[in-house]
Amino acid sequence: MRLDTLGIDSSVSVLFPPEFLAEQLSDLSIDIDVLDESVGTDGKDGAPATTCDAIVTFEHRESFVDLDWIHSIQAGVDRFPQDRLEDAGVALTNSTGIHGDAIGETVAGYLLAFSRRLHEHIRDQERREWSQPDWDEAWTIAGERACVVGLGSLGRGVVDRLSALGVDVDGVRRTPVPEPGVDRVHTPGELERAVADARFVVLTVPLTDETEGMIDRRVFDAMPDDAYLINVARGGVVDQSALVSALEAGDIAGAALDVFEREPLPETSALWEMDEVIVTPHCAAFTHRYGEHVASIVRENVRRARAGEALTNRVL
Ligand code: NDP
Ligand code: 7N6
Repeated sequence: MRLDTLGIDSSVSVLFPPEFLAEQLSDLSIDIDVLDESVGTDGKDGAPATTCDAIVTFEHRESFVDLDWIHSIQAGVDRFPQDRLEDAGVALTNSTGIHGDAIGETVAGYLLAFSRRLHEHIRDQERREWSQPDWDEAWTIAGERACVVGLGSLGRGVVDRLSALGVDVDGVRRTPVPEPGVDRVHTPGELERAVADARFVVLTVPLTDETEGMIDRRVFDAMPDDAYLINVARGGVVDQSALVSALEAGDIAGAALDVFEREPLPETSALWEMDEVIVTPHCAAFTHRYGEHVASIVRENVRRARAGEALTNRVL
């Protein structure tokens, strides 16, 4: 692979300034080109004109199909046209492995908000309203069961936090191999059984043909009616209208959602107004160290590419 110039697409600014990543990688003997849309485009999908060999990016742009290597600063690669990139022989790497701590802490936060009723108190505070919960409203998560659907990098971060808080954990993954800290590992075909005694169902799977819409009405029917859905994966994994119906009918107790079928979540969505729904704007993995973590993957892959070794985190 030719690797003289590495581009940094301006879209990375969703998570950190492009210049920050350029600075982090400045010790590499490689030209770094921060692509600034204000300097003009090459007419393909609005992408800045570039002569780089590889790109670090959040968005996909049409002009990237001509490059040797694309590094996605996300773990999810659902925004990239994988078939076309494969046909064009473009290497695609992702950023799986860097999100476990942030996602694990965010998920722990959602669970504690629901059990300790923190989301209600925050609402009350905005209205200067002193309102103690009823005697049977607050609860503790210790001894409750969670089912973590997806036991990869995110799943691991979630399992560690929930176990530390005394939550019993089951899991679902494709390969039925045991996972430390997980009592029972189920396969996707056993999903309804897996969620049947879970107080929390936590989604940490990629969006693929197999996972699209996997959390549907049948799964909501199988969940206990005091259970909460937590989605930090992708909106498309959940049938969102079935979710709204399940919440309205009281088939489940609530949900914490970081990702949605459409983002930003449209103002008209019923989810905004539901008392037992926490909406976060696809930020469950945000941390001020995100750029640093991406830099370490990119640095390792520049080294590997130069040494003729296989790239880490390679998807295509
Ligand atoms: P990993 O590849 O490390 O883990 C994926 C896990 O999902 C694996 O355990 C895998 O099973 C499991 N899985 C895959 N397909 C299925 C299926 N059909 N049924 C059940 N389990 C399945 O990925 P990450 O943990 O790094 O990331 C997962 C996804 O989370 C990303 O693709 C992205 O979409 C999303 N994400 C969201 C973030 C956010 O900001 N909210 C942040 C980061 C990621 P097996 O172990 O058998 O291979
Ligand atoms: C981007 C968060 C991922 O797949 O969606 C996440 O890594 C990153 C706002």
